Amino acid sequence: MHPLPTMTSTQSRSRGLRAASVVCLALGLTSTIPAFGEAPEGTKASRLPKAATRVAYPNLRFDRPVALAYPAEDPSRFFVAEQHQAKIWSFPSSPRDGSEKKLFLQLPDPINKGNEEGLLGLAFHPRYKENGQFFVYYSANDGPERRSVVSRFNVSSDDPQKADPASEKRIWVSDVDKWENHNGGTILFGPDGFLYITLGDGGAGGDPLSTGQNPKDWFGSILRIDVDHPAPGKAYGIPADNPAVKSKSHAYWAPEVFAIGLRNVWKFSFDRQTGDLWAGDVGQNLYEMVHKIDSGGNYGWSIREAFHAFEPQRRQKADPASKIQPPLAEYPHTPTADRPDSGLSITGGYVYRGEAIPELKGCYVYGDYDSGRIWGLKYENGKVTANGEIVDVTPRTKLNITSFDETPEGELLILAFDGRIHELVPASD
Ligand SMILES: [Ca+2]
Ligand SMILES: [Ca+2]
Repeated sequence: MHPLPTMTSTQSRSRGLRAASVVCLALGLTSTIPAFGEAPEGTKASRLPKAATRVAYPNLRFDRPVALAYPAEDPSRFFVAEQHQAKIWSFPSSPRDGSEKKLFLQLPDPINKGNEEGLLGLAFHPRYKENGQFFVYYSANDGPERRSVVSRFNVSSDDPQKADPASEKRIWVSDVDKWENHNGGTILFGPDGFLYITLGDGGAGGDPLSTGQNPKDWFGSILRIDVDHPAPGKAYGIPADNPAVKSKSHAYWAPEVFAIGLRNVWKFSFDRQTGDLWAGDVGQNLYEMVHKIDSGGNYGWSIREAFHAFEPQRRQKADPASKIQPPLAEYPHTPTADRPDSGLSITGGYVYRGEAIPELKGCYVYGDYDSGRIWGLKYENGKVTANGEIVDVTPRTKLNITSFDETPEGELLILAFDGRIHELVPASD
């Protein structure tokens, strides 16, 4: 499905740590690649509580739901985006046993419907109540050239439960994207009021265009734009503290680029308490990874895959603006005795700030689309102090997790390809 890694011939290549380090030295990369460090053990979860999943809205079903959002000022209705139907539905957020849902928007333009394509992102303007604006990210089907689009729509002037399909304004359009995979797709407003966009490295496998370390193109990045103060002749502005604007060392970066070295961040989120940006980055053939993303940061793709060398010999050099930051955590595709908790495609989640599972407060919760496993990661004083599975997933309860979403109370909802909205609850429930 969506961010499923592309299996290529790289699968069979040796990635021994020692061999990779030698290659780095040979290329003179040591100044920009710090020591690899140790990947934290992933299964020690003694300080983490056990949780479970259950269906949150038993009478609602959706077709390939991939994003849930709602206006911050009015969470009385939630909105769910269907990937290939290109529809956004709204429904009352409570009570949970309702069956009413209303079609808010059918995207007016045709979309591409590859496995990782479609209507992928939805974000309401922080002042939606005032301006009626919301934003979508989708894979446009405009002709032979493939592109991703962020469009602004307005709510209908005479029906608050319907969008106005004629109001579409494309505010950001990607460069030509040769491949149908690795399109990222999440858009979110940060606590700073700017719109963040993740678009993946373009696709195929192994970063054939070397977009990951190229900060002048948008691919392989998270972007940050100002939709409220467009520059002359443009549909958006560049925040004054974006890396290329504020930092001399990043002056050659594309102005929109916030962070680089990311392969395919399918989901990212902001910690509602700290404002930190957390991302799940889908790896190539061996590892999935969790990053905490800083402005101007470089997360290593495609020199590295998680804590490991990927293709250092193919790259001329790492982007010199900032040192490569390793992930906070990784997990393998292939289970081992030490790491049975594997998966194939990470779905980044949220730092839990709810009340239902008190021991989980402050932990970053993330999952895997393929294995359905769900982990919690505790990050304290700059260190990962716990990281492990928090749900005992069985074949009966396994979900193909496409998205974690946060309720106004900070509880976590989970979208899955069984078409349902689930929730994270204490294991004893
Ligand atoms: Ca692509
Ligand atoms: Ca790039």
